[in-house]
Amino acid sequence: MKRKKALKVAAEKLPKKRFKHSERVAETAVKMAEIFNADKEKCFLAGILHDYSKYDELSKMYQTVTTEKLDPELLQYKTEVLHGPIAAVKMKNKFDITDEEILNAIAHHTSGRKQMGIIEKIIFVADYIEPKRSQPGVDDIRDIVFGENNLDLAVYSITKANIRHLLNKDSTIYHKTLECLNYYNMARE
Ligand code: DGI
Ligand code: FE
Ligand code: FE
Repeated sequence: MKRKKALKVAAEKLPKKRFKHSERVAETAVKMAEIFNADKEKCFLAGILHDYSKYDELSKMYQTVTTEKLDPELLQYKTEVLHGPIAAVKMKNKFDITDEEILNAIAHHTSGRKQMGIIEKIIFVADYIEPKRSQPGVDDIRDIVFGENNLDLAVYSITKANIRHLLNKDSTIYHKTLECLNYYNMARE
C-alpha cells in the first residue's frame, strides 16, 4: 500500500482526533527511522494504520480472535490490547498488506513483545511519545530516543510505566506485555 491510500483508509475509518494522532505517530516514526536506520515507508504505513481497529466492536474482535486462530489468551482482554492484533488481521485480509514488519508493528503496538523488530519497536515508542502526548515522564522517554538514541531502553521504560499503571488499577497483565518488560530489561545497556 502507498502512503496516499493508507491516509485515505485511516481517514475514512477513524474519528478526526484519532486520525490526527495516527498522523503524528507516522511522522514521529519516520523521524525515528532516520535515527535508527529503518525503512521510512514501512514506518509511515504502520504508524498511520496502527489504530485502525481502535473503535471496532468488542464482540466482533473476539470472533476474529477465534476465526483467525489468534492467541486465545486475548479473549481475557478488551479493546485496549485487542485493537493491535485485530488491526493487523484486517490489514492482511482486507487490504492485502503482506509485509510482516508492518503487520507485526501494528499487531504488537498495544502490548509490545520480546524480540521485536526495528519497525515494531519504533511504532511502539512513537505511539507513546508523539508530540501531543503529555503523560508524566514522557519527556524523559523523548530524551532517551532523540538524545541517547537508545531504543531498547525506551521500550523498557514505556513498558515499565504501562505495567505500573496497570497494576495500580489491578488490571491483568498480558503475557506478551510481561515478556516485553523482562526482555528489554535485559536488552537495555
Ligand atoms: O494510541 P492508543 O491506542 O491510545 O495507545 P495504545 O495502543 O498503546 O494503548 C494500549 C493500551 O493497552 C493501553 O491502555 C495499555 C493497555 N495494555 C497494554 N498491555 C496491557 C494492557 N492492558 C491490560 N489489561 N493488560 C496488559 O498487559
Ligand atoms: Fe493503539
Ligand atoms: Fe495509537
